[in-house]
Amino acid sequence: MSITAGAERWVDEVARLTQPAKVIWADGSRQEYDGLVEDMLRAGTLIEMNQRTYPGCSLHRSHPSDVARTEQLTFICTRSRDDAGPTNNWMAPADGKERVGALFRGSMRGRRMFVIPYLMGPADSPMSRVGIMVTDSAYVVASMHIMTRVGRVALRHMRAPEDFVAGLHSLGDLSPDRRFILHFPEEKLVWSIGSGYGGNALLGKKCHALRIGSWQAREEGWMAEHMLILGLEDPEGRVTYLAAAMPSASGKTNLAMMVSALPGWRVWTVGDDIAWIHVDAVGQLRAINPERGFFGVAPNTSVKTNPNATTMVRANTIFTNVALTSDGEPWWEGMGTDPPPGLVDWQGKPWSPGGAPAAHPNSRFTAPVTQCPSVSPAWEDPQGVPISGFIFGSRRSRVIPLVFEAFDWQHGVFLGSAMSTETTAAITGQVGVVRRDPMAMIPFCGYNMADYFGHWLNMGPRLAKPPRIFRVNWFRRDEDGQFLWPGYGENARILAWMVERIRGTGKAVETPLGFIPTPDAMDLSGLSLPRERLAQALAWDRAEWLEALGDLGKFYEEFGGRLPGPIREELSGMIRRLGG
Ligand code: GTP
Ligand code: SPV
Ligand code: MN
Repeated sequence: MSITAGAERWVDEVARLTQPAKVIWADGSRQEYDGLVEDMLRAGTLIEMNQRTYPGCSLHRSHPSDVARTEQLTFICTRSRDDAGPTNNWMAPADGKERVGALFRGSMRGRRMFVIPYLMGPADSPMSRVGIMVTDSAYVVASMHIMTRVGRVALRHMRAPEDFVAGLHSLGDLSPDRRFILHFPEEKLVWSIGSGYGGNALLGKKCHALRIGSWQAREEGWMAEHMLILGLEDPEGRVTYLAAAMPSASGKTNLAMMVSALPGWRVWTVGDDIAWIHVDAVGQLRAINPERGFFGVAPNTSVKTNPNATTMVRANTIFTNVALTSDGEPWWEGMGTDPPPGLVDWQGKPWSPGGAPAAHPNSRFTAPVTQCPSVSPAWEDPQGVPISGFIFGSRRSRVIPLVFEAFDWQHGVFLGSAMSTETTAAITGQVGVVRRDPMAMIPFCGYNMADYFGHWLNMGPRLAKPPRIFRVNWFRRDEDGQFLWPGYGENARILAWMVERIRGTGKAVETPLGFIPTPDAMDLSGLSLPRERLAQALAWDRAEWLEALGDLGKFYEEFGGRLPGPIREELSGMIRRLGG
């Protein structure tokens, strides 16, 4: 039997259901990409940008009701409801198939159906995995070209005819009333209909690499995380690799390609959103970036905040929902230039000052990793890069200090599980509401999160030297609503302290929270930050923390007896240390 027999059988089945006019297998070639772009320019689903200043770039405007992930329409369909857990929406597999199958019936009539074999991870890496995705959206195919490795490289990686994650996607009628993103982890299957937006539609990303991936990772003893991966080079040329989990639109892309404000230090980019992490033969964690492109937030990307990104998106980039200047160039809020006259907003309407943002707050760029000036020489290493530290970061105006370090692995896992964050425009719904987001995985964990905490705990003893675990919060504000810490390139000062801690030299004080840097521990040379402002950023308050831990306890209760004992013990240990 041929290696693609399983995929062909599934594709036939899907074609019978969706009734496309034509079936096209994508090969991942440049020619194919150019053809797709031409088709879309002709159809008006893509707008050509200024080819002199932005060669190879184009703009896509999505349906105004389809601009972010829709978590309320995202489901985990496991046989047992408990296996999805209290933090996921759940549907019985048979119900999901029936309800959403009805929407797929004939949904591709008169449209082309593209079959995309894609590889998540570097070619020839034992950690890489294959997906076969079907879609009726040319924008999705073009985006998959940038974000994943498409074509023979994927088919070549298959070990058996069933060795792939299957993803069925159709735009349907783009109505939020008929939009569903269903995951069947027990069948390695994803069904998505009614959305053309990034995380809902590029099925290799959140659906495969995180929701199905996390399920497989637990079964097989590895980790699939919502993490950037970076190498931090010190003035002596030694590189330390760190992986950081932060919720959507909360700083991963920025940190992953940051230009250090600390002289002599340098960041190398391996990945900006997802990490697949395995234990190697000597007990070292090694991480790969399963993607080959960045799907990054445009607003606030400027020469000042993220110079590497501004360089990276000057060619071969698909912009989605940014504003367009009369010169055919992209524009967004926080780009560092004034809105030029003649600007049209993300919906194609003339924009005038004082109204709604010109670019959608979740407007994005899709660009190849290789165009990033800080791309790491090791970014496609089939063995992955060795991880020495994990960072958990979230967006909190109050309570959470700028940085502190866990006492040990178990305490660090607890700190990750305790994360909460203010919501952003990356998801449909209210912005700025504090919600629980353990390990930045609340929207992406494909199984019961209590079991996920257990899986994290179980990784520790398998490691020769478990990575140090740090908690950060770049987003703490003063009474006037101003950020206490300047962030962006200045974050290098905090990363440098982490590397010193990993090496056993960085200075810290022990507190009930963990180790907090002493006032002189971080190199602040060249930064004009009043001492008391840093102190405010690093401060913690007993009463605030006890209140927060009370909320955390309530969250843990949702998991009942499934919550691992050590997590419960860490919580009571922390309350005790705080005198509560
Ligand atoms: P996803 O792609 O949705 O997973 O987001 P992400 O985590 O990669 O977030 P990204 O780096 O794109 O940052 C999103 C927003 O966070 C930016 O537009 C900035 O406004 C803000 N941001 C990032 N880093 C910092 C920082 O160090 N300080 C402050 N104050 N804001 C930051
Ligand atoms: C996120 O929301 O975390 C993203 C964008 O990285 S999306 O691809 O839509 O998930
Ligand atoms: Mn993300």
